[in-house]
Amino acid sequence: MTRVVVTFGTYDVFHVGHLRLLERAAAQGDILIVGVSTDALNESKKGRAPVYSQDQRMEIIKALRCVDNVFFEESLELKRQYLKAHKANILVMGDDWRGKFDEFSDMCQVVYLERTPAISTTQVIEQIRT
Ligand code: C2G
Repeated sequence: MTRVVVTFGTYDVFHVGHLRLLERAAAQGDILIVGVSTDALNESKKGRAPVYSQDQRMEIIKALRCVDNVFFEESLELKRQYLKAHKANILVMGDDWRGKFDEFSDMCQVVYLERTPAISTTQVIEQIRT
């Protein structure tokens, strides 16, 4: 049976931390489907617009060898619907979300993977700015 992995993220100013997370997510199953946060969701979540638009962020994610399919994540409240629609067997999230998605373990396996230390979009933006 094909094991479908689903993960979510903004992936703004794409960096190696994002790549490693996606590669490790893909290795958990056979197919990796990525929910890319919309600009509107990001603004409401982080209080600022992403540097790259949702279309560009999605284009980058879709082009990765480890990614099979993409969709837009429009709301944090719709996780269950997204997981169902994409027939997820495994939900993968970075461990900054540890425990936050355990409620979905009734419908799929929930796995939190360690983040890559010392790199983040915020840090890249700050480094360029200074
Ligand atoms: N990540 C990582 N290592 C880093 C930075 C990020 O492993 N140094 C991972 C995050 O844990 C996440 C993914 O890369 O799994 C995407 O990171 P973000 O774009 O910051 O995603 P986030 O804002 O956490 O969006 O529905 C939940 C959200 O959409 C998740």
